[in-house]
Amino acid sequence: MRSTTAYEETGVRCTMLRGGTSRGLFFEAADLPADPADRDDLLLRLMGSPDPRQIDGLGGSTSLTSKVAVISRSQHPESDVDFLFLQLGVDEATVSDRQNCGNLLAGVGPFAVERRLVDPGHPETSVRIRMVNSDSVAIATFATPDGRVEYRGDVTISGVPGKASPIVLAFDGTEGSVTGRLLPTGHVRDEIDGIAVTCVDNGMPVVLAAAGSFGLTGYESHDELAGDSALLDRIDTLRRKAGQLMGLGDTEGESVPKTVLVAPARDGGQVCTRSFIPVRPHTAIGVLAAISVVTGLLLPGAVGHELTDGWPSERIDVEHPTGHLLVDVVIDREATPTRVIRSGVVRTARKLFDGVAYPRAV
Ligand code: NQM
Repeated sequence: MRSTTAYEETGVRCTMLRGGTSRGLFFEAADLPADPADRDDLLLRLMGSPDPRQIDGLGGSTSLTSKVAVISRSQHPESDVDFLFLQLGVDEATVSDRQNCGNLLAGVGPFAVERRLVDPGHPETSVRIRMVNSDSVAIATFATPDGRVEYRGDVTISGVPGKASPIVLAFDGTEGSVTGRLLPTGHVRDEIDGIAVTCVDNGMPVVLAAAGSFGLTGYESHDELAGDSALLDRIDTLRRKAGQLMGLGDTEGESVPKTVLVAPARDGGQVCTRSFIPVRPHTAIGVLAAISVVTGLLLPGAVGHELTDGWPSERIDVEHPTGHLLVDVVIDREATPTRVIRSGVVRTARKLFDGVAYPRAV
């Protein structure tokens, strides 16, 4: 086994992919140190964290571009590969496995085919991915003509320039991904410091509130929200109190729960959102966060449930600061407690480089 300093000379095999509106470093688990502390130390040195500019590493100075996917063949009969998602801090030396990432997930199937961890089909391949962070399964289906991943295509996703081949992600068993329950507080609605919230976890623990309850319209730009430090403090206070109610303990400095403010749609969609991950505003919205938001809104009594009047049964259009995200969520309203039947989304991905990455010296 290599010592962690040996990687400075040998480097480590790495592929960088954009997955949805995120970008990350993809590794085979066998290429990284087995000890999680050594692995995390190496990843931070590869990414260039902690440093707000990540000038000495491969990160892109935001949380959406400081992500890592660790992939291995699955030992579970119901899945082909295991995907461990790690969120690295930018200006802090943190590595968290507490949440999933439905965006980076879009790169996992293509990576598994590129590295021949799964046998490709023709003209498409479906890969069953066990999301280790939440012990749930996603099925990714994408084009593989003649067994080769086709990244080029004609699908556009908001927040990414150009067009690419669609990657269809279908989720199973995402209820209670981190908290163990779809409604982690045991209620469809709670009140925290006079603000009505719905805490929901269908793939991502999310605190839902009306934008109006913060004196906002919900149509503010990303930069307006990012510049309002009093607002960001209030969001952090709210999500930390919600985290306690959700059984997550003290979530100071943790990546979950996220907060999402909702308002009536104004651009042809079904709902307008402004998300905070967990305190800085998102330029778009996370995939599993959007699925959790739509799931929460569909529950009678939830904050914003009135916005679901007249919604179509599929392809719910979630507006966010840079466009739209279409998600499918089907719930069984007859079941007690409410059960999620299925959820899904369409993303794209692109291989950016494949090679050897070298960490900063210890
Ligand atoms: O919610 C950002 C993203 C995410 C997570 C974050 C995500 C998801 O946009 O599934 O994708 O929540 O920090 O990539």
